[in-house]
Amino acid sequence: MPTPTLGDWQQMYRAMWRIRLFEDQVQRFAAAGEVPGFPHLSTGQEAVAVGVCAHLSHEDVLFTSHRGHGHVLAKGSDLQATLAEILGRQDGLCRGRGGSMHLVDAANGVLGATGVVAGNLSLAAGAAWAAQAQGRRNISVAFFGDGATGAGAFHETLNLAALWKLPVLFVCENNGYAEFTSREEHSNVTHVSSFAAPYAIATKTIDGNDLLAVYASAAEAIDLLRRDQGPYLLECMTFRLAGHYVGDAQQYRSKEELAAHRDKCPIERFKRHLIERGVAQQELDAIGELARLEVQQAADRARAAPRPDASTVLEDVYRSPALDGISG
Ligand SMILES: Cc1ncc(C[n+]2csc(CCOP(=O)(O)OP(=O)(O)O)c2C)c(N)n1
Ligand SMILES: [Mg+2]
Repeated sequence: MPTPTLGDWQQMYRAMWRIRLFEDQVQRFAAAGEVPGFPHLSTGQEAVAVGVCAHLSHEDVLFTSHRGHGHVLAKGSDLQATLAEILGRQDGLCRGRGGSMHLVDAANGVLGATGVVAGNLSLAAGAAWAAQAQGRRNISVAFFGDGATGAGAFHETLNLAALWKLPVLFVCENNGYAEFTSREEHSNVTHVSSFAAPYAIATKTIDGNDLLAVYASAAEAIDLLRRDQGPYLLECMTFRLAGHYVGDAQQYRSKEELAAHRDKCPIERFKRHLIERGVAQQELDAIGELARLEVQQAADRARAAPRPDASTVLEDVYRSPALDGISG
């Protein structure tokens, strides 16, 4: 893996801002009643998405959870089409049929978000198994939360992935909460990486708010996968600065806790690093401004796009041409 140039790091800084500002925009749209369902924002968790996805090629496939906007953008899906999908518009990634929790962009290797906690894990292993069986070199990445580790599917998937040496990278964003319940309240297992040893899976727990650490650890893990030494479980300790979903009053955590974590913002932290490396403040401001304009333009266009025509509702439900008649 070549060492990133300063320019590469600046691109990653921009990618984190794009996600942060995208989520702020979704928050505003949701507050205005323009988003069907409940969007779950990844604000504060941007370094995980960017640090992992920086290593993925177009052919590598990605599976994410209910909190997946950042992963999809970091993988390279179009900003406007992603936002249009969240708004339920015709030119969204899934023609407005999926929405925030069901983003799919197969052409970009995004094989899906899911509202079913842990539901993406076995699918990611399946895609890795298909790649292995067909002799393709691509890997499969699954992003999931700490809460998903309580599900049987997590353990079933780890077991088979290890047994069959599948090229799948399990990336846990351990943000310390599952909905409104802290990790201490729902599990005696503090670190998700503890689950790897019984299955003989390589693992590491890292500071998920440190882009440099995520980038370096993801590089190590993915290198193993590409050399058929997979799977790998990467636990990224992070924190969601937003509520569980837009509208969550967050009465289960204190203002002090939130303030302490705001100080650990991954974007501010990486900004300090770039300044130490000699990048001028104005240059960084310009990168942030560019991201702001990009998101603003995508938001204006996505909002102006038409909703799908009701008569097309049954299109794309069935794959079989024999059933085309049903969708008329
Ligand atoms: C199978 C299943 N059980 C329960 C839920 C309800 N639910 C939605 S999000 C969530 C918590 C998930 O926590 P975690 O995996 O840590 O992800 P985070 O929201 O922290 O990113 C739960 C229990 C669900 N969507 N699916
Ligand atoms: Mg969580």
